[in-house]
Amino acid sequence: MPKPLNIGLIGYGFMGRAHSNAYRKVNQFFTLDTRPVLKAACARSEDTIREFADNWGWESIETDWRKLIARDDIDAIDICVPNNLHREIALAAAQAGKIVLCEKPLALNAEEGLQMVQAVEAAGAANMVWFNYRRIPAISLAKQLVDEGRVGRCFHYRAEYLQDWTISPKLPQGGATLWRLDIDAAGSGVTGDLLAHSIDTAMWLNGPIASVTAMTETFIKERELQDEPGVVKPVGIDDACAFLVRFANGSMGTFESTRYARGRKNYNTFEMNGDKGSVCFDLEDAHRLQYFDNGDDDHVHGWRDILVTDSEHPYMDHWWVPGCVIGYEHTFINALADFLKGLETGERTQPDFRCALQTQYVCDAVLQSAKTGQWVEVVSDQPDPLEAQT
Ligand code: SOE
Repeated sequence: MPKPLNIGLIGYGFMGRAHSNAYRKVNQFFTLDTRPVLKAACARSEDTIREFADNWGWESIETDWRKLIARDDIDAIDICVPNNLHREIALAAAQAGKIVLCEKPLALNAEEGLQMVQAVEAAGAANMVWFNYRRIPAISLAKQLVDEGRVGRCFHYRAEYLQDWTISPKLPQGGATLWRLDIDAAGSGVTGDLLAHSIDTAMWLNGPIASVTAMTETFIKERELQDEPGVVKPVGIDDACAFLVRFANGSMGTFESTRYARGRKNYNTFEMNGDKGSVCFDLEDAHRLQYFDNGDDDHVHGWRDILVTDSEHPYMDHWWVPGCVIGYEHTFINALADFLKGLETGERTQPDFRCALQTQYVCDAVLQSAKTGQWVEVVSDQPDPLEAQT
């Protein structure tokens, strides 16, 4: 019988739903010694969280996250609230001896992120940040090809993350659904929200980023507040950001993100070019990986279009028969399965807080460079006490 792990979820939005679904499904598709129990869901509004809890099968509700953390029957706290609340909740949860899972980005900035790393490490609390795109089978396959040496020495890494949902000047900012547009709640715009994904994937595939030079733009300068109609506030977030990077391995990279690319809905792409081969991915065609192998005979050189649904492909032996694609929600289930396996084996599932802090350092450097117009060296992570022992 799998051992129960009692989850306390804070937040009920897009990510609250994605995580709830993962907790419900993971044991159906992965053989694990641990079974998450949907113990309690928490949000300020009692009516809202009651409806959410009833829909997803959470056993109980709380309206104060401190009470949730204080409960003896909760083993793990899952943070699915706006970015400006991550730090305080994570610190309290770690101090209470809970396992801590946190939505991306880790924090508003690296200063906060470092405090979160120190808190979970001091408490010995298992932790993970939900950079779910690593768990797309096609991206995991790209990682496998890189690790197998099929890309070889990397020269170029390029990533784009484009959306188009904030173009209307009539869209308000703040509140429960539009906090991503409010600098106080989000910390930044596309840099922390979208490029954090691109940076996490890039460093996973191609190693640390050493320095950056960036530009950002805010196209709509002020917006009404969602919660206070008629009240207008300056927009503090970056609507678009483009930056160049030098990776520590000597390769160069270009990154671009915006929420003003008409027609692009969740266009998260990357391409990596090495001396032996290239890989290329597009989230809007998420079950495919493009791969060019320079080792092929000259007369058959060409891009392969790999349909990543075979049982030999990462995660796919847990899902359907070849050719039956999985979707966005499965990336969270795959991530959770990895995390639960890590708890069982004692391995630290990545990306943990410390790993996500490195992404935060890059985001900070990008925003600083956009302000100063200068190249900025990325602060390197503090030595990892656990790795130092090994
Ligand atoms: C923003 O629109 C957003 O919802 C991000 O916050 C998610 O992390 C991303 O995966 C989809 O887009």
